[in-house]
Amino acid sequence: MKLIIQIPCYNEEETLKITLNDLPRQIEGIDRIEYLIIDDGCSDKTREVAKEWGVHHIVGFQQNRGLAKAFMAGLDGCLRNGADIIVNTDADNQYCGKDIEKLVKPILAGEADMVIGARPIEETESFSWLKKKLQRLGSLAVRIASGTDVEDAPSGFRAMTREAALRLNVVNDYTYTLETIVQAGRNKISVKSVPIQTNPELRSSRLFKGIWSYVKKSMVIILRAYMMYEPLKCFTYFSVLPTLLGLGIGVRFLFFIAMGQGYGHVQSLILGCTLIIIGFLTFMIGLVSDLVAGNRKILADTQYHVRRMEYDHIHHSCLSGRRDSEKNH
Ligand SMILES: Nc1nc2c(ncn2[C@@H]2O[C@H](COP(=O)(O)OP(=O)(O)O)[C@@H](O)[C@H]2O)c(=O)[nH]1
Ligand SMILES: [Mg+2]
Repeated sequence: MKLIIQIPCYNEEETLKITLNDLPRQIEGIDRIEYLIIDDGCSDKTREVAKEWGVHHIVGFQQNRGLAKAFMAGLDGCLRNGADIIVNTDADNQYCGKDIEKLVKPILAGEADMVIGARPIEETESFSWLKKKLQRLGSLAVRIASGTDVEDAPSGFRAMTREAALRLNVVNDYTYTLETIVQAGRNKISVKSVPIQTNPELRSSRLFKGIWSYVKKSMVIILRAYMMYEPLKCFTYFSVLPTLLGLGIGVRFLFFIAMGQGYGHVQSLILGCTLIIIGFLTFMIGLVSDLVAGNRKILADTQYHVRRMEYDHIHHSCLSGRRDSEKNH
């Protein structure tokens, strides 16, 4: 059983070494632990720090492409290198290395495919009152959208099996945290939360730039991820209000007609009809989106099988290469 711990980094030369030193060297039930760094176009010495420390794998981009893309590049690197379990943690030493064991345990016991570390948010001194409330609200929205019971959705401290990683995709550019949970829940990947501790803050968050941009981005990500899986439900909800309003106005108009006063109410007849048409068209868009979602499911399945073939092939050729070189020695 091989575990690869991946750390997304954007200019983390100051805190990376502290984080790496805190990582576990061995865990019961795991034969080998390797470490992977994602260099997201760092302009400082992050890469050198990682190399000097002895990190096994470094992947990344020349230019900064954001945490979501970096996370996916990390998963790719871990899968290529034959990880059976992948753990993601942050480079600012926010999470305690010793807690990685808690993340991995439910996976080893076959109880979950994805495990999310739930931070003690209420006790975190560096979080403002508003940030605490927003984190809670965000987690609630993700619970509803994903149908899971994750406690701390924006947590970057998580473990997943190779199977779960093969099925994940991130389409937004901001963060992987919320979307991957919605996907996992909707794809029936079992998700579990475990309580973990956090370390005192070494630097302020780079992702949380302002309350409103955070709320806006998170809302769009959650809604979009949910709509990808339940488009018909979403558009039916959207169509209910205009349809009911239109019907109400229509009934009112018929009532006036019955009373012999229809002539003065042509405007409301037009408004009623327009609202009913809007409601009907919204529902029709839902039907079309549902058909498109059917195609997406087939594509996601194809992608899963292609990934499996590709990664298993790479892994097997690496193993046979290693065996050959051992024989020659
Ligand atoms: N790849 C990549 N990682 C980033 C970026 N911004 C932040 N990170 C990483 O994401 C993790 C969490 O970032 P942080 O600023 O601590 O945000 P927090 O989760 O709100 O505390 C750290 O490992 C950062 O290095 C970015 O633009 N690209
Ligand atoms: Mg942080």
